[in-house]
Parts: sequence; structure tokens; C-alpha cells
Amino acid sequence: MGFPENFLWGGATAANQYEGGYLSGGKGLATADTITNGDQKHPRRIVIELKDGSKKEISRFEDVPQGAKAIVDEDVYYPSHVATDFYHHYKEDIALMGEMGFKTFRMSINWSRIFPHGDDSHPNEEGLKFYDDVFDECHKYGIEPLVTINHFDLPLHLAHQYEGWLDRKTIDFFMNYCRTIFTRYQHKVKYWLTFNEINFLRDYSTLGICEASNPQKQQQAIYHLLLASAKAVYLGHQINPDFQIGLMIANILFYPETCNPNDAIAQMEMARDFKDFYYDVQCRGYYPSYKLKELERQNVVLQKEDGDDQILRLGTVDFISFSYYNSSVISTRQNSEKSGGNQLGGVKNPYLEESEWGWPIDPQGLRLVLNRLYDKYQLPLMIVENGLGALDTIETDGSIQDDYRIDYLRKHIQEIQKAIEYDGVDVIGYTPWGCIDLVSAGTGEMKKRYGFVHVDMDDLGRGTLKRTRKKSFEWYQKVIATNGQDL
Ligand code: BGP
Repeated sequence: MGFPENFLWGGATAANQYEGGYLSGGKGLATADTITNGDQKHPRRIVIELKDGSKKEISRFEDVPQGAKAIVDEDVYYPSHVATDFYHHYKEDIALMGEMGFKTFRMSINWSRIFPHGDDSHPNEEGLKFYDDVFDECHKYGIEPLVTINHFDLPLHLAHQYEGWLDRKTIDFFMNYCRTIFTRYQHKVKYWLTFNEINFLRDYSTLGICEASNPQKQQQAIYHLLLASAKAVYLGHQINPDFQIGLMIANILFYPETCNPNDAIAQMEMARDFKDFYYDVQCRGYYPSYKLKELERQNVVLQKEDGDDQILRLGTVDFISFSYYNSSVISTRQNSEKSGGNQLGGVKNPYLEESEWGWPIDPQGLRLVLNRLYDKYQLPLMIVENGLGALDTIETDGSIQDDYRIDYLRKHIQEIQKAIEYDGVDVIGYTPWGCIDLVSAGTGEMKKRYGFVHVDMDDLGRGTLKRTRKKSFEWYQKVIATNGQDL
């Protein structure tokens, strides 16, 4: 009883927030390298160069004007440049993961480390070698790499030259990248995820398109992403039929605020727009009817080529993965009280506590998510991100007593256990986010920490990068050692 014997316990990271070494080893610039840090009051920014050569900072990434280019400005601090420097600490970090007993380690390959400009004709051998070393190091400890092919980054040149995912050529560049890494690592990596939180890719930094709020442009770029994901799944299986290739979606759970049918309809529409559409396409292989109707209403006409429909059908995924941090309440009432933060805003849920960043904490919501997904798609499920972003305090004796984090994770693991034991859901793995401290995706802050291991680094990039085990380190080690029995 309890968790299956081969359950994939581990932790998750991503190159853009963890790896650093932004120009080392032949890496090119990525869009992620042009985003500044921020804090809860001051949003992150992108410095752009306008057509006339003047510089400007913008805070809404949707607003990059046509013809402008994101640039790296020497006077500004960019958290991705060093991040928490996995690039130079990977041996130490993987040893720590080994010590915790990880069965899997989720990480992403930095596209611009392999193809510095994105459209290069040959890959960068030094970049390929780096990930060879990382995967070898994982296998030393019996850790199975779980690789996100693309996590919130894009070679900057593709944004400048092609407007990123708006141009169909970017699919070909992406396929070159996939072919290269699938072939190179086919004996070292079995589990792959195509795009991290594909349903959050909506702006310049992730799609590379200017004026991303234009529906025609945005929907065309998303169509290209979905096509690229399907092509990658199909290609991966041709290269190695044993590959397990999954989708990855930000799974915020939506509740209607009341039993007013208007709320229920609004909730349904929100869920479809934000996430269901992406699951449907990647699990079933075609655009659902509600999406086609919506595109019609928006006067969006997708530019397609012959064979596209077949590609979508052939490239459905082997398993589903998702991030789960919180739930959100959908209301049609005027003047409802807003939630403190949340990834999407929404109305305050009076039944839930919120994190220091205002994200509602809803462990039972995870059980609901697992059940709904399994009912709908009957595919194995992996929770590849979950966790509490919190301020940690270093005590005078140097320890970090992060009981709040343990409490958050414990409650979520208990709900996963119920989904497995009581509901019979096929859950195959759990990799809490930011297992070693890394930079926040939402704000670029360092102080919003998720890890079992503390990294000495502050919001302005000052710190020794020293790694220290937190109290949760030992706790998680015990959870894994007992296969989730001792929580
Ligand atoms: C997800 C991303 C991660 C990650 C996480 C936590 O949306 O896939 O990259 O960072 O959220 O969010 P944040 O870093 O904003 O706390």
C-alpha cells in the first residue's frame, strides 16, 4: 500500500533560474538573460532598444513594440546570469540530491547553450558536453534525469530575427535542437518534458514576439508551440521508442465562488482558456471545439500547412506532468475581495491560508487535480512542481528551521497518497520545485526560496553561493527512504 515501489521522488529546477554561466562555454544569450529582477512592489523589467537606438525599460512584456529588441544593459542586474550557479556547482548539488535519496532530478537544457543563436547549423560541443557530465553525475547516484526541453527561454537571436515562435521557422530550429539532444542523450535520459508550463507562454520573454497581446499573433505562436511539442514527441519516439515524453502545464485549480450558475460557467471558461485547451491538444491530438469557436469569435485565422493535423494526432504525449502551487476562486460578483497574490489573481478563498507571497495553500486541491486529470485522460501523472516560496531565516547557529516548508510539503504528499490509495490514480512521481534554492521566475528575487538546500545569494547577486542543508533536507531524505510512509 502507499506509494508504488518505483515512485519517482526527486526535485525540480530550470536552467534559466538555476544554471547561471550565461555566457560560459559558448552559450548564447537567451531572452531569459534580458529580464531584470524585481520585488513584490516593483515588477521585473526588460530593457529594450528602440528602432532609433534609444533605450527604454518596460514592465509589461506584452508591450515590446514592433521592431524593438530586448538587450542586456550593463547597468542593470539580471538574475539569470549567475542564478545559483549550477553550472559550476553541479557535482556538489547532485551529490546533495543523492544524499537525499532522489530517484529523479528535473532540470532543463538551455537551448542557447546548445544552439547559441538558435538557427546555427552546428551545435555547440562544449554545451553538449556540459549536460553529458551532468547526466553522468546523476547516474552515479542512481538518479534518473527528467529533462525539460524548454523552460522559459529562447535564444535571443530568434526573438530578434524571427519574432520567435511567431515564425514557423522556429519550429524547424527547435526540431534541430530536439534531434541533437535526443540523439546525443538517448542512453542517458529516458524522461522528457517538451515545454515547461506551455500555458504560461504568452509574452516576449517566452514566445519572443512583439505585441504579444495581439490575439492573431499570440494564437499563431501558441499553435506553433503545440505543433513543435507534437513533432518533438513523434521524433523522440522514433529515436528511442523507450522514451517517455510528457507535457507540462501550470495547473492552477479553479473553484466557482458560489453555486450561482454564472460562477460555474465563468469557472469552466477560465479553466478551458488557461489550461484545458493545452491538455486537450497534447493528450488528444486536436484543437477542441470550444477553442475553434473562440478563435472564430476573435477573428483569428491560424496559418496551417498540409499534414499539421496529422502531426498533432501522432504526437500525443506518454504522460502528463504539471505544476501545482495553489487554487483560485472565480467570481462573477462585482467588488469581490481579491486574493493577496496568487499566480493569477482571483478572489480570496476564506477557507485557505496564503503564503507570504499571497498564494493560497490548498493541499486537497491537489487531490482534486489528480482525480480530474486521471478521469479525463487516463494517463500516468507526475507532479513536477509544488512547494512553498518562503523567506528563510538563518539562525545564530547557522541552521535553517523551515518547519513551514515541511508542513506544506507533508500536507500535499498526504493528498497525493490519498489519490493513489483511495482513488486509484496512477501517479508516478513527485519533484518539488527549487529543491536547491534558485531565482524566482515570477519576480527574479532570491529571497523567495523553495529549497531543501539554502544557497548564499541575495536579491542583487551578492553572496558566496555556499550550500547549506535546511531542516527540510533531513525530513525529505526520510520521506524518500520510507517511500512516503514516514511523513
Ligand atoms: C512556475 C515555474 C517555475 C517556478 C515556479 C515558482 O511557474 O515553472 O519556473 O519558478 O513557478 O514560481 P516563482 O518562482 O515565481 O515563485
